[in-house]
Amino acid sequence: MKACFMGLGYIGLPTAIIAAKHGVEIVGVDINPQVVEMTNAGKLHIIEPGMEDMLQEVVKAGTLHASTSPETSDAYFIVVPTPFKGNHEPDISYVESATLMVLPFLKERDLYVIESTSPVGTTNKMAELIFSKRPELKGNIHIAYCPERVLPGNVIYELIHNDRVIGGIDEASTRKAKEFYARFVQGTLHSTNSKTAEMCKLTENSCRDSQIAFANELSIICDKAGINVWELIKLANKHPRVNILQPGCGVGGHCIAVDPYFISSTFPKEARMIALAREVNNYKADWCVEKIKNSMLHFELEKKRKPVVALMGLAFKPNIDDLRESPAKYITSMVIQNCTIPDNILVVEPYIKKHNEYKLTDYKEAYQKADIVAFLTAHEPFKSLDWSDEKMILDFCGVFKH
Ligand code: SAJ
Repeated sequence: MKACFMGLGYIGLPTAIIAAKHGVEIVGVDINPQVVEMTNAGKLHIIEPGMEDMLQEVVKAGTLHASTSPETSDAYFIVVPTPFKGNHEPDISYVESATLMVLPFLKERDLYVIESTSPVGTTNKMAELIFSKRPELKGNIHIAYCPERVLPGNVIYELIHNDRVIGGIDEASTRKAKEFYARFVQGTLHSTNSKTAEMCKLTENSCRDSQIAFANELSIICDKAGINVWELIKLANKHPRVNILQPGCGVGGHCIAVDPYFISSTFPKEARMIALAREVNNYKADWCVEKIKNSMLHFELEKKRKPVVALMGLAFKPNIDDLRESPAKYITSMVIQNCTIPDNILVVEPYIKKHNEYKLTDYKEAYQKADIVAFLTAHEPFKSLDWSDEKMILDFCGVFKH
């Protein structure tokens, strides 16, 4: 069995490596020659714990190699980005171009799977594209959609143990795709059609976005009402059928802050709550900026000098070094933009050594020096700091909730 993975990013590369570990011969294709070079040298170009050792193993064993162009295989996986174009419209042009690249290699009985997060109907669109250029393949190849649902930082475990949803354009396609994933997935493989599988991925992340929006809205209400939101949520969650998530300074990363737009742009009239949840979560970051700016103003009026401000955390979620679409980074940039003495702003991110834009300060030193401390990411080391009544503490993400 030989499989061609189109796209060696955060999902394509780990999946290719795991499949190679399970006896599939892999060619990993990326348009970026640097990624290809690094992969062939056994160097991981993404951040994922434990993955580099596995890459070296499969490269050494000769079961995985990378290239800038596809090779004849038995199965083809499209794992390329689906970014936005214009006003949050999904752009499927990378999926299209990866499909056109594999088109000349497709033969009867092959498997073609899209894993990229895609708007509903994309798999059928790609099937039409394939059959329009290669009509002899109609009814003779298997086409399916199978989204991933791994959590960054825990990819190796989740790629193997998570359940997966697999939707073919017909039942034979679903069966064939399930046979492939059964080689390395220990979770249950659930069969459906391609449209439901596409919508399922978008639904999962939109559901989480809406639930976080509820928590974020509560935090804004509680701030106004003088109620500790962390205590409130803890108490409300004692109800057997209530499970409220945690508020933060917004929603970041490449998935949850993005996927709901794939629904709302396709169904603008119907997706009212889904679109509103996006607005609430985006607004939360601006609300935090305003809170910090107001605290700075109050301090200056009261103490007749400018405050030293510690901004704790740049990553988009706790205990990782990933800054993609990070609300903490956005808040930091907005606060610095508004400050007349930028040196008074101490930027902290314990999970990275150096940043090309910001001078980083050790978290203990920043905490000790600051008059105002804003916790933007609930990194574990921050929890060892002691609460200080002498400082103005803006705990946006519940570092001191216990
Ligand atoms: N967040 C909160 N409050 C919470 C939980 C999270 O504010 O109670 C924030 C985080 O701080 C972060 C954002 O939400 O800014 C997203 O973090 P996350 O840990 O919820 O999710 P991601 O983006 O790392 O991964 C998500 C996962 N999806 C779901 O949990 C439904 C993952 O399983 C998906 O595979 C991934 O998106 C993806 O690739 O789609």
